Parts: sequence; C-alpha cells; structure tokens
Amino acid sequence: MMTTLTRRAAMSAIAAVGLAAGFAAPSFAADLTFTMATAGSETDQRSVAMAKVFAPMVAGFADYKPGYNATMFAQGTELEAISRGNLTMSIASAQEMAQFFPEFSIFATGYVHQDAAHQVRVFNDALMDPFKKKAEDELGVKLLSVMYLGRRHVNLRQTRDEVNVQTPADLAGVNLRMPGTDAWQFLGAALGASPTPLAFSEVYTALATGAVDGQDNPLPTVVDKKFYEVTKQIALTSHLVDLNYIAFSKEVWDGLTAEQQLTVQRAADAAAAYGRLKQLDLENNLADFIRSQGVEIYTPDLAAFREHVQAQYAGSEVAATWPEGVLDRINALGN
Ligand code: KDO
Repeated sequence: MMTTLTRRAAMSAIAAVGLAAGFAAPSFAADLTFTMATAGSETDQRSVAMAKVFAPMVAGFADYKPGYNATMFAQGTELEAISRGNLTMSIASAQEMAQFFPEFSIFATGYVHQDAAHQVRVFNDALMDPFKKKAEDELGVKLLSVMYLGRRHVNLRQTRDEVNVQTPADLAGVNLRMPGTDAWQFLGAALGASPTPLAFSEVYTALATGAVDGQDNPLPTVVDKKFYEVTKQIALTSHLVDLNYIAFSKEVWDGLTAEQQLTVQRAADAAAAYGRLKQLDLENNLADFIRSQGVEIYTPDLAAFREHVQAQYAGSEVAATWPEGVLDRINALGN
C-alpha cells in the first residue's frame, strides 16, 4: 500500500506531467473522509475548534466533513450511526453514552464535575479506562478527548416577578425543556422542575411559542442560539458542568496507521483544548451582553440546589448503575 507521502509524491509527479502536457492539474484527494455529526451550530466553539484545529491537523490523510445543527444525523442518533459504520465522528454527550451504558450517567450527574480542569483530570484518569474500553468493545466507539460545553443554568421565559428561582421548590410546575434521554430527564426532575424532552433544534421555537417555560444550557449556547430573544431570566444554578466527548469510529481507527492514529489523537486533544479556552472565555464574558438584551441574570441559593439534586441521586436507580467507588474517585480529583 502506498504511504501518504509516496502517494503525494506520485500525485505531484502526475500533476507536473499533466501541466507540461497542457492539462489541468488533478486536485489532491485525501485517502479518507472523516464525517462528523453534531447538533451544535457551525459557530459553536466546539464546532469551530474541530474545523480550525482538528481538520487541518489530519488534512494530510483525511478530509473532514462536518454536519451541523443535526442535519447529518438527528441529535442522539450519532453514536448508533458510528457503531453501524455510517458516521466517523460526533461530539457526543455522557447522557448519550448512558443510553448504551447506564453507568456513564455518573458523568452527567448534577454537581459532580466542578469545572473544566476537573473534567480533564477525570477523563484522563485510570477510572475512565473501563468506561472507554466498554465503549470501544461493545459499541465500536472510541472516546478520544473531552470537550467543555460549560455550566448549565436555568433559563426561563417568565420574568423574575413571575418566577423567582431561589430554591428547587420555586421550579415546581415549571415546564423545563431538557434533551431527550433518561439521564437528562432525571436531572431536570432533580432540579425540582417538570422536564420536557425536546430536540435542541426545536428549543428556540418552543420558547418563542411558550410550548415550554424554559431550557437549560451554558451562557455561550444562550447567545449562539439567541435564546436571550425569547427568555427573560437566567438563574445561575450551575447544576451541570457539562462535557462532550470527541467520539470516533473504532473501525476507522483500526484502519489507520500508527502514525495516523497519533495524529488523530493529537488533533482531538488540541481541538478540545482550543475549544475549552474559547468556551471558558465566552462563558466569563457574556453576562453583560445577555443583560443588555433584557434578560435578568442572578445567583439562586446554590447550597439548596446542590443539596436537593444530590439527595435525588443518592440511592436512586441511576446511582445504582455507577461502579463501586467511582464517585469517590471523581470527587478526589476535584479541587
Ligand atoms: C442540548 O440539547 O441542550 C445540548 O446542550 C446537550 C449537549 O449534550 C449537546 O449535545 C448540545 O446540546 C449540542 O451539541 C448543541 O449545542
């Protein structure tokens, strides 16, 4: 089999001959195409990181073909698509992984991860090895790196005069859109709200029409998707320091040379690091803009939320799926 370098050299030689003979130069085509599906927009920092950092790093042997806004695969179906060989990569959530392996819900549990650095320590710790191995062996999905989505907060249509969110009791009867998996719905209920499953692509319209009272996402997403146009308040609950995995087809991975695998791994880590910094920067600097759009932002009783949410998980069916000792190990990696 021709190596990439010799193939490139051969292509250049063909191009030179073609040019000398007066033909147009054939365009260089990469050996592979990495398709990547996400529900996120093109301007979401995770998408930007993949396009600006990951794609150029693998360009020597692979074309990167992203599909944004769930246009390539519906939100939540990407992992199955990878598993079936119909997709190379996705920006996958722990909640989606939990659909296949319920124990992944531990990484989707309220008030477990403390910040972006904690997420990275957890992902790179040996505690993740059995999770990663199971995903590879049983789903054919390799988790390359961890991306930072951010601190999720409660973002409502109602003004603060109508609903003043101080404790979970204040969310009683609030119809809160959450993404459509069990792990998400459990979290919504644990917050004290009435969770409603809905695809990300439908959230703006649902808020605009009043089909839901609110949604939860980090501040950069509120701005990227213009949710501030159709909401009136954000209670900074920080109930989930949310992450995504750069999920990659194990089958495609196994077909790569060792050198290509190293490049893909480095490209994923570099993209995750770039996206993390960009997202943190946005997260720290968007509050004023959101306020200027007429949305009130305030901090509720965080201790009340943390206590209530943790109490809902303790002894639950969700927590029963967590391997012995893993929560302690995650906590030990905290600050
Ligand atoms: C969402 O649907 O609210 C969510 O934020 C869930 C995340 O896991 C992630 O899938 C994200 O959407 C999409 O990438 C769009 O930002």
